Amino acid sequence: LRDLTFDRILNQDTRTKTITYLCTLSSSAAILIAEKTAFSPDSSTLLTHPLTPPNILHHGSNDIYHWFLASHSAGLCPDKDPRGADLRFTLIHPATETHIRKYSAQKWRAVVETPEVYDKYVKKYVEEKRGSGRLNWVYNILDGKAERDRVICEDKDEEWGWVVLPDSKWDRTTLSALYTLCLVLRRDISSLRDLRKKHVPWLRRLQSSISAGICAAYPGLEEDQLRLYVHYHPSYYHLHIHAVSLEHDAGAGQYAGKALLLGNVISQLETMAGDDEAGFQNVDLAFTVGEESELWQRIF
Ligand code: M7G
Repeated sequence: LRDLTFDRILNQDTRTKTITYLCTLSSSAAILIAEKTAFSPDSSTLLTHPLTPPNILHHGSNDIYHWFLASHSAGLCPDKDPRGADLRFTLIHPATETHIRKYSAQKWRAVVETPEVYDKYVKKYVEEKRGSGRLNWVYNILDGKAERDRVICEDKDEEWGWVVLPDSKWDRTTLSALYTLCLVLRRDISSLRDLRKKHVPWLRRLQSSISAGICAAYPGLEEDQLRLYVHYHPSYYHLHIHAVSLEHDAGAGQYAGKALLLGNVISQLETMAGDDEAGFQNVDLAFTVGEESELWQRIF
């Protein structure tokens, strides 16, 4: 290994944390794949090792969510250069039962939610979740109480406005892993289910403005290099759009059964039969749910 000379990076995968180099060894080409190793399943190491790096930087907080960057090597300081961090922590405290369920390993089920099931059972569940303080972090952003300094672009119109900012999953540094979030300002749309034909012109404007706003803020990124999608079901019932670099593999959050491309949502609404009030309240929606989720256990 020590005799390798590095020529160039062939590829990098932000999700698997893998980097592939083209190198030369004894006058011929060699490929070196470097991968961050898995955490040890030995709980004592897991508990002590990641929590004792010499350098830890508080990278932000919103409500019960806190983010940190950390580096193990004493020479690196995430405070000065976030790219030097080799660990990123998300701390949720105090965590609710819903959080514990969401982050637990579980099996998955494919289900279909009819309009009748939504009206009879799911609507009540969604209202309960909206009222339980789970949206505090969203309202903190909309009210300018948190993450204000991170806003990438916004439209302040009370009815049709929105704000785009880095998703908490993103380190805010690695462009190929760019993950941003667009929150709409109006608070009466819980999810895709509440979208109607009358929202189409707004959604079209939103789609082009957020892409343009993000690309203006991050030169090097072009509008057709972004994936815009919504989740059904989302974890948080306030309409938001995920805007993510096409280079970034966001895993299960981008699977069919969870993510719907915004462009397809808009054209489905547009071509739906009926007047302006027709919309996703009238259609069957198929998706996947975890067996630990309340949706699965209480409803499906
Ligand atoms: P979702 O579709 O409701 O749920 O997306 P998911 O977590 O199953 O994808 C909510 C998005 O908001 C996720 O991408 C989260 O990473 C992001 N997010 C969650 N919180 C608590 C925060 C926060 O406090 N700040 C920011 N900027 N993003 C957050």
